[in-house]
Amino acid sequence: MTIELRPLSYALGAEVRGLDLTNRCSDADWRAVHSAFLKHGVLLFRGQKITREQHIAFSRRFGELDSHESLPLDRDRTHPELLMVTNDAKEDGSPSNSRYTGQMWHSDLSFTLAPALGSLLRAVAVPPVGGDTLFANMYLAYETLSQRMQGIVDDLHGIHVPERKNAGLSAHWEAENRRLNPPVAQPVVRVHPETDRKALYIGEKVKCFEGMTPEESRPLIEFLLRHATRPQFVFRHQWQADDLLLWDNRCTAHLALGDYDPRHRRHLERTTVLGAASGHVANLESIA
Ligand SMILES: O=C(O)CCC(=O)C(=O)O
Repeated sequence: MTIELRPLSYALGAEVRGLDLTNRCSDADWRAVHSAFLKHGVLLFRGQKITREQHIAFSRRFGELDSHESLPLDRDRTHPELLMVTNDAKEDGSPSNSRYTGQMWHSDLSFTLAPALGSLLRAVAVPPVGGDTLFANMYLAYETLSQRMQGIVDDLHGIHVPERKNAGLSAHWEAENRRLNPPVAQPVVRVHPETDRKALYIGEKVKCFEGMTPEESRPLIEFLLRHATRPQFVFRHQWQADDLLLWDNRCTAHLALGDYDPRHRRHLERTTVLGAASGHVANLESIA
């Protein structure tokens, strides 16, 4: 089968047409998908009526999958490779823990020592309008900084915490989340291991730079975030049911907008491809 690519925005993203993921992707198609992944950062496969097992099997073509030990509350009980991003109420009727997942600019698992290589998010049910996701091209974000600013950020580490917006977790789970995920320092600029390009690695989970106080760090964090997420560098995805969206966490950041009526169902399932080891447990004194 010959696949076709259709760019989704100036900055990043392409739709892959001509692939039915209910069948095993041939090696030739997979090589084409992989090279498009490296080139476009985000790939969209529409109309994929795949099972959970097919979702997991296709994801494994990209590498080892995370079993989501860092986010135990959100993973599926029988498939630890699947993370639920859902507003479906829990069995006891209480609200889902993951209904606000992703509502901060971030790159997946940046707060761990094995940040994600890629993520594959499958839309099972989406609201009739809204519930969009934004993606920013972090190569462009780095490359459009002045040389002097590039020199400054090249030398910094950002301290990432496993914080979530409006999570509404119990005190017990908040404490458990902090215990499982102590703050981690990651380079603010990372070299993509497959393209050799430098990308900015910054998001709203960065609380300060290593060796600097939060007050000293905040203006630069805010500037970098504003710069990286300017509209010219962003693609906005409007979901349809049976979309499978794949993104490269090493050169993109994303944000779930939460722009939908919560009375409508929004249920997505994600696999996470493990990336190379990166960062170190942060020196806590630097965020005191
Ligand atoms: O729900 C979304 O649109 C994105 C979810 C997200 O940010 C994630 O899975 O990391």
